[in-house]
Amino acid sequence: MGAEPTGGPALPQERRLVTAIPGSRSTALSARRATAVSRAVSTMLPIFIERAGGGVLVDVDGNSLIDFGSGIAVVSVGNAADEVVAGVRDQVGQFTHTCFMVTPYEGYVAVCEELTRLTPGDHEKRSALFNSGAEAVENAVKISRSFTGRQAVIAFDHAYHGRTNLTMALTAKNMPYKHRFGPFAPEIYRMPMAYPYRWPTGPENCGPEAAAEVITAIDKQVGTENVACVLIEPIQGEGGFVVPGEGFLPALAEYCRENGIVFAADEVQTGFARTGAWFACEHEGVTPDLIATAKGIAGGLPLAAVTGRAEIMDSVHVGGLGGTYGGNPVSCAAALGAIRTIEDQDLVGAAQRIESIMLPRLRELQQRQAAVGDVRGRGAMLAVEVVTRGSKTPDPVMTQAVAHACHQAGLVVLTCGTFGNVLRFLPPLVIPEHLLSEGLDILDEAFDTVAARPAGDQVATANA
Ligand code: PLZ
Repeated sequence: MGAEPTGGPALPQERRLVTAIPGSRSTALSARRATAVSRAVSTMLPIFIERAGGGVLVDVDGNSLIDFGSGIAVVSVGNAADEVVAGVRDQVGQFTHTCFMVTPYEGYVAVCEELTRLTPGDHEKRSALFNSGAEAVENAVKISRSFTGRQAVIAFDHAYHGRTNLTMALTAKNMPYKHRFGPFAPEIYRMPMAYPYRWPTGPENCGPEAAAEVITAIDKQVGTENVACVLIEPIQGEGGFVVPGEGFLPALAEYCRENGIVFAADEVQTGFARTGAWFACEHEGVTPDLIATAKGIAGGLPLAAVTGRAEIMDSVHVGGLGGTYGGNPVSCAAALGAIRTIEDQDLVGAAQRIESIMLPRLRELQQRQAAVGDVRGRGAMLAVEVVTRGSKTPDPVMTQAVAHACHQAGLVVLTCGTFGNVLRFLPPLVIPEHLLSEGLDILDEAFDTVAARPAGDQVATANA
């Protein structure tokens, strides 16, 4: 190892811009990339990263940016977290792969034991491990169908569940996820989402009204007795960080319980302390029958899981679930390190503290900026919905312009939403408080700058 500082938590926790964003080295790498990488794989911010840790990303030009993205809610424990790195180093020197279906190893079992311990409910559970969130969701559907002997799957408006054929069908948004990629898997039925900000009779009525509407629609259009599972993100991710109206999730879970339907929670984005609880279902006291996890589970290494009631998980025939790499030993070692980090550093509490710092600042922003229509989220999964002043009309152009201004100032923020008009904030849970405040200052300034521009200029910047 050279004398160069490595990444991880020891990196200086500072914003430092030494070139324009992107700098010349990133620009050169982008040119190389264009000749080798399919343009279909898009990038939010074309700076190439050299190291990362705590709350910063350091690029190849030496710029240190504040990270409000965590690689889409993955590095909740921080990039290159000590326990993750130690576990991976140790495991990679022992063995890198056997395939659990050929000859098993302890790490896989240990991760499944942790999932039993940490996920909601104290019933008997089993887990199976996979590589990606989409794969976990897809397996949750397979398991639900096998267990119930039924085929219909209920998904929701604004849902995002992945990019494989089955999960594309489950995902609500056409562009960019589904466009020209059909035909899609059958027996998927989409229902209205309890979206408080856009609920016609107001946010306070949203949960119960939406639940009643959905349950009637399922019964009349699909037939309750045909439904294998109701699949839902307890807080929607890519679809716009929609926190369902209070009571919606419990009502759906109750309906499932009464009718032999599997209630499957997609906690791929919300899981592992992100929302200020180990799992977002806990905020409403809901215990899912199956829970799909990924992202935050393994500190950046690819790992995913389905965890659920033993009788459901074990109903599948022997050999029915698996895959070459599912539960790879290096990923399992990373997961055990990440879980230990969440517990030792009380990152559930850290996510709650992040909410208590960020939410008031975002609400102040909403007071000042007519374009901020809604502020929502839980823990370190927060967002603002951007609309045309005095209306609820989505303003994706302004959203992009604000994101772009943040990037230029050294703050990595992401956008999302069916209408592309949501700025979302997913800082690593280990981010120091001063970076959190500085990031929020940058966001404030970005809104000021963009709001002061004539509308035509916003378009130019957003497309630049
Ligand atoms: N379910 C709730 O958030 C992944 C997608 C990024 P994979 N979200 C990021 C993109 O544009 O591809 C996600 C999610 C929820 C499932 C998934 C899918 O997880 O690990 O990307 O397959």
